[in-house]
Parts: sequence; C-alpha cells; structure tokens
Amino acid sequence: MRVIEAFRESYGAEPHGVWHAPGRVNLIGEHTDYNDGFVLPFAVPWGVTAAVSPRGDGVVRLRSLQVDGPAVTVEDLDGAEGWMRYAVGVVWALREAGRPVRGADIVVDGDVPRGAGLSSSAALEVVIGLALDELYGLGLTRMEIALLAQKAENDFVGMPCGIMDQAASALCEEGKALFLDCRTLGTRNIPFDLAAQGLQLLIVNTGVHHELADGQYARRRRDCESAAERLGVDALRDVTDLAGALAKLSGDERKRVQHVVTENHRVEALIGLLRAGAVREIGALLNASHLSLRDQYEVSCPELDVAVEAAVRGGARGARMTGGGFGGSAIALVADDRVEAVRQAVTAAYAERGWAAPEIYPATPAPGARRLI
Ligand code: GAF
Repeated sequence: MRVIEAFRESYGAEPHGVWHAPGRVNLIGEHTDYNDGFVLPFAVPWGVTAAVSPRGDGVVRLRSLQVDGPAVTVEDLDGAEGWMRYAVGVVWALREAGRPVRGADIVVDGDVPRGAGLSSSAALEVVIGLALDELYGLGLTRMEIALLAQKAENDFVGMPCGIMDQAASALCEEGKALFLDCRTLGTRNIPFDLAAQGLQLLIVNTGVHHELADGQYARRRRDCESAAERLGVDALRDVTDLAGALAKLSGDERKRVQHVVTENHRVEALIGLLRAGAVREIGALLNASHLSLRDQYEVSCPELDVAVEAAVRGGARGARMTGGGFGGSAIALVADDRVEAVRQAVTAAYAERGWAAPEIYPATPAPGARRLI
C-alpha cells in the first residue's frame, strides 16, 4: 500500500494503523443542514487513506502523497497552512474538547477526483479523527467524530459548513444512503440499490470552481439566519406555514426560505419513494431540487445548469447539482440503456460552448470511514 511505503520512507517506522474515510455525494437536501433540516447523502468509493502513529510529544508531522515534498513538522498548530489545516484542525478540536491527544505522524493519500466538490476536506478531517480516536483510546461515537471534524472546519479552517459532509463520511454504509436529521442528529441508513432497478447514478464533474463564489456560502447562511429571526423561529426547519412565511418576507430572504422549506419536503418525499421501492420515480424530485437551487437559492452556475439540462435531454430520469454549488458536480439518475446517450448529450453540450469535457462516472454507495489495517 502506497501510504505505508511513504510512511516508512518519511518516518523510518511502521504506522500503527491505516484508516480510510470517503467523500460523499448528496442525493437530496441541499443547504438544509445548517437550517436544522434533512439531508440524504451517500459515501462515494473515493476518499482519503491515512497511515498514522501516535507521538508522545505534542508534535504533528504530516505528508500528503498529492503534494510534492517531504513531511512537514508542525509544532504550533496555528502555524499550519493550506490542506494541513484540515488535519491539524482535528487535533486542535480534540484538545479543545479536553481529549488527551498529543502528537501524531501522518501520511495521507487521497483519490477524490479534483474539483468534484465531493467533500475531500471532510474525508481528511474524519480519517484523522477516527485514527486519533482509536490510537488514543478516546471511545468517541461516529457522530462525535463528525461533530469534532465540523468544529475543526468551522473554527480552525474558518469555513462555516453544516454537519452533512462529516456525518456522511463517518456514518454511511455500503449500499445505503444516510438520512440525517440535522437538528436531532438522528440517522437512518436507507437501502439505495440502483443496480437492482437497472439504474445508475452518474456524477458529472464540471471541474470548475468559481472563485468569485467564495463567501457566498456564508452569505446564504446569514440570509437564512436573518429570515428565521424575522419569522420568529429557531431555524427555517420550523417554518410550517410556507405561504404565511413568504408573505412576511421579501428579496433574498424570501427566496432562500422558499428553497429550504420545499427542499426539506423533497427529502421526505424522496425517502417515501425509496421506502415504497419506487427509486425509478425520484427523478422529478431531483429536477425540482435543481430548479430551486438555481432560481431560489442562487448557488448554481452555467456549467452545472448545462450538465443538468443536457443529462435530462439525453434521457436521464432526473438530475441536479450536488453539494455547495458554484461548480463541483451534478448527479444524474439514468437507466442503464440511456447511460451512453446521457454521456454524449452532456459532452456535446460542453463542446458546443467550448468548455473542457466534464468527467462522467457512476457512483455506488460505498462504506463510511473504517480502519483498513
Ligand atoms: C457544503 C457544506 F459543507 C455542507 O455542510 C452543506 O451545507 C452543503 O454545502 C450544501 O448542502 O458541502
């Protein structure tokens, strides 16, 4: 295993163990997690693998096989830079929580496709959290690991994300999607077997990330919080009379509420269809989610819209952007015999606009974080 060889080469010893945590796609329930709402992600077969040993001092040494150069020694966690902040942020969060975590030697190897928006950062946080939990005998639950990973991202990296990505990486199961109530943190692993129905879920990786969009995520959060305050509810999850709420709001707040409230209903409706064995019928909900994210939440972009429209035109049963938006990936639910047509339709639509061809690959629900060795 590459990560073990690199560990030996960097630190002159065998790692105490090797762990893996996956990235995720979100089937539905977008921008609902920080509104105390519902999400339905599943783990993808790509993620971050980490070889880790504990250290008796407070030092963290880190190396990534995706970055040239030798291991970096971090003595002062605050001084860590770039990708390393996601990893040492977890050490910081554990110490903040009063956990007796000293140092660690770490080598990571990631295979989440670049620019895909499939949560490689959450995978990195969760794999470090799981490794340290086991190496230091902390006895944390999977949800506690996810919450510490989220705290690292919120308070150490400075990205105000919700809990979805970390929870998906820590708690998903093979062949299942994870229903998560982001208020109660209750979860249910729901069978999501597409192959049995002659279906595939294609990921269309636009490969773009619109830099101008940075800061938009935090702005959307603020829109939601100010709307909740105006409506006198703790979170938008609590809006029960949508028409009444919309009548009290205007502008961006009105649009954001329209999205969040209807998106929560779409998650529940989709779960109802899965329970009824009607996975072929979920396409309309995916399409509606995309339109709502595009027009009400305003987090899509031309590359995502073209991918979704072309996929549907090519015969997908439904398609939508997935994740935070402004680039990353779209997903398309496609019958086996339409996969080639959808692939061609999306590729042609990109070529017409002079855009680089997007990568398109099927995703099946993979297992969540686990120890490999
Ligand atoms: C990003 C965030 F990290 C998640 O918490 C979630 O809000 C998502 O965007 C949108 O649904 O992935």
